Amino acid sequence: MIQKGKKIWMDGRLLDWDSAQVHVLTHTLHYGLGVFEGIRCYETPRGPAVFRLREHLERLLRSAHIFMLQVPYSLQELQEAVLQTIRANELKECYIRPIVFVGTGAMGLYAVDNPVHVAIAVWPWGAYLGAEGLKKGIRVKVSSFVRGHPNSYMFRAKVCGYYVNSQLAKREAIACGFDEALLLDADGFVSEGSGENIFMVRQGVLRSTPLTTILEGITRDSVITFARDEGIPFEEARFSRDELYIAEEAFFTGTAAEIPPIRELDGRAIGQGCPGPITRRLQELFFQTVRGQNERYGHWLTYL
Ligand code: PY5
Repeated sequence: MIQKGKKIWMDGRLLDWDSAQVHVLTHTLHYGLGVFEGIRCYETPRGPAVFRLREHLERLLRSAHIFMLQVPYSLQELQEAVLQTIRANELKECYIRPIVFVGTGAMGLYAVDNPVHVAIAVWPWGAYLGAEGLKKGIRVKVSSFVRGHPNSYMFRAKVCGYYVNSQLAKREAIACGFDEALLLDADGFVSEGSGENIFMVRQGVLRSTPLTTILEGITRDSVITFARDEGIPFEEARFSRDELYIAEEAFFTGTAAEIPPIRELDGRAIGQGCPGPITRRLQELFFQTVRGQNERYGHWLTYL
């Protein structure tokens, strides 16, 4: 359960937490066409700062564009709304959830005249896959559920309905005693976690999946930037599950999950079965950056 906050921003106004409600015939609730973001605000020596706010909101607007949803707010207005919502909730650290959804009106699938709503909620959210998992690594299972075909799902967009597939995978992984699921694509190559991108290290080379059936993750982009700046060789290439079984290191990236090392996949230890040196270095750079302790990436922070 998340901790209840004070205010939620909805369609241009800050409402009391309990008043931020929608009608049961809200179109998105029935058919899943809505787009959203997950952003984090961290405490820094100069006060709370939002990590890569602009990039997240740009992706939100791109998601809406792909699905032809007319968002009635500009990037600047959304940026201001996020900051206003965090201030109103008086939180130093939080997760930020903007959502664009289709309201009431037509109940058929062609609902282009229904109003498009925007809401922004924030809440304190610790390590999504557990503090222990972030430190020592998590246990992952290749899912029996497959990521959709790019002609069925457009993965440049972060769409509510896609997370039905993710939840099937997540529930299966947990029912089998694992922490997280890894989905393969329709060709059998590694795609991504239920809510995370994946990286592996093989023969000293850091590798991530191409952007074919995955969300274009902002944490993923940050990690690639760190790797380039650190001189860690990086390539984008598809790989199969057995390459992960024999990888030296592997980890997930995501806003909610941050950078959890993967210590086991399908019962096989990855590397030494504990976080490897490249994973630990990238984690360190990430946490220094989001906590305002690395000037080099200071431009990624928006202070309240
Ligand atoms: N892939 C999927 C399917 C995701 O849902 C996410 C983010 C990512 C990758 C990583 O993207 P980014 O690094 O830009 O966050 N998932 C959301 C998050 O806020 C929702 C998780 C429940 O992390």
